[in-house]
Amino acid sequence: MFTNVIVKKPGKSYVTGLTTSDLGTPDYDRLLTQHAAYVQALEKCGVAVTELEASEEFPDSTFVEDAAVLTSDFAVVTNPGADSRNGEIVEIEAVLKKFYRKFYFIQSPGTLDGGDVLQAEDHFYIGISDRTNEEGARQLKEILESEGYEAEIIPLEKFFHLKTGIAYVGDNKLVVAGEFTDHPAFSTYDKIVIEDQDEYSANCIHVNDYVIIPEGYPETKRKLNEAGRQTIELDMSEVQKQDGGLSCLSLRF
Ligand code: CIR
Repeated sequence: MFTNVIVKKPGKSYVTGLTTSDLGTPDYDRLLTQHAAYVQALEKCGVAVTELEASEEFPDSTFVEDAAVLTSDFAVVTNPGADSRNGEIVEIEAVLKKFYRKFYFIQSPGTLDGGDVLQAEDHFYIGISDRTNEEGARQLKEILESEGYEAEIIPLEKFFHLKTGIAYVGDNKLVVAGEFTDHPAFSTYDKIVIEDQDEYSANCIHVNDYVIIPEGYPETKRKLNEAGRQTIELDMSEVQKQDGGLSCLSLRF
């Protein structure tokens, strides 16, 4: 069960943020509408939403997920792999102090983005990507194991972040796409396999009684509903343009 969520309003500088997608420049007003709908959907899931004010100096800072890894009783402040994003952790650490007393930190030369970390019950998967290096992954694994969790490092082949292609939706059920579909690390789960053309929808979030998915993926919705999950669909067009997905926009704990 999640009781809290942290989100951050996108600033106007969002449109100048990092992206590898070829989907065009985001429309800021449309983005604000989509972000407000995201907050509303989270509220429907029964969590208390803390919304941080926009900050223009960090164009990608609405993607709060990358700045921390949270468990029920401690927080890990990350060391984001993109230089332009590294300073985002200062605000996130300050906000997390309202909720946590126990902190760990990923230290240079280790880098780690929260988007590379997936929790499935007491087991964590940590992706090595362009943003998370081996040292960052190793540090997080050590922290998690010292706290009694299991942790496994997964080098990524193509995905941007680990959670770009995978989501845990409870009861041993895993949504998987692309390189994770037949990955040996996930062989013991009941898999909900997302076809290549629907890959973007593999980044969905399980929040209490709902799974929030991007709008426009009827097959993904059908598969999740068949697996017993209620879904909420959200238009994510302006978020996708900056390589973002549903998980990136919040810290859930
Ligand atoms: C970036 O390149 O850092 C942002 N434009 C997108 C970050 C997406 N975050 C995530 O997948 N956790």
